[in-house]
Amino acid sequence: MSTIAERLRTLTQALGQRTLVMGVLNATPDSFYDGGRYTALDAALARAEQMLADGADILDIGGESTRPGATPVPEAEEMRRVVPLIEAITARFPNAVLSVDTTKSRVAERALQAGACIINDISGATFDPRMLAVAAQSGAQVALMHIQGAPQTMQQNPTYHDVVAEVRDTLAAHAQRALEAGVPPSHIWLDPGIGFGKTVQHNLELLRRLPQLRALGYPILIGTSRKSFIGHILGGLPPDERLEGTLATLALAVAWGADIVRVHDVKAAVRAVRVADALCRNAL
Ligand code: HH2
Repeated sequence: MSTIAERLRTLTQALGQRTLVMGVLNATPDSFYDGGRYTALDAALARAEQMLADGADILDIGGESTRPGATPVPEAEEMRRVVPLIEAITARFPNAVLSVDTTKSRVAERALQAGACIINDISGATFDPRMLAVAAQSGAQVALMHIQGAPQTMQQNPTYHDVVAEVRDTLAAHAQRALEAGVPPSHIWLDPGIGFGKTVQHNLELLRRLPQLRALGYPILIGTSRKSFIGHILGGLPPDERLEGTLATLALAVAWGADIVRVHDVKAAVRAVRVADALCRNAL
């Protein structure tokens, strides 16, 4: 198996030249869109193969839903869901770049040993104090996301004085803690956490003012895929009717400074961001 540094190299070279597409693969029974579809290893492997063929730069493997109100998953169960899957994808597709969507340092550690090279932590490494040490020691890339509260309660009454300033300051603090733990600056990505303790207006404001978050100097990862604010804008459309709305957010997120997009629909997203890249990055 290649080293984490080798697996990250291609990604780092492409970053900024074109938008990276991270395909979502949830081995959960309860995720808001793909829950229950990929809990069997065969189905998950077929999905991984499809997303890679569709042009995914990264596959983001999750074993715990973080949708509003989701029940936390015990560590052993989360490991059971993600570690064998990461091993299997790595064995079948040795060049695939895998990320683990977890807030638990021991799950991250095992996932990295199994073949992942990115830790995607929706808590910004605040739920588990060991997470940044694991990132620093392993040399993994780490995506640090903003969340207000915790998934179980975050949508009850999200409140900010100035959502962009508060998210920016929290993300700056996350990056600072990562640097202090020994994570090199080039290994840090930041994410405003669309839908994580935010109203529809908060999400729109964060996207619109993305350049202010980009000004922190780190690549920005954005996860709008099929989220409820899109359904809300479109008069209450359910998740499986939110693809076109998602593509609109991707194009604008690229224009406003996003470098990595986390999506369920890789083929459509790759096409959308290639066109956005041609327009915004002069990347033909
Ligand atoms: N959104 C979800 C999960 N992980 N990670 C980052 N960095 N950014 C995001 O916006 C983000 C994320 C939620 O989406 P999904 O995985 O499809 O749903 P669920 O949490 O129900 O599994």
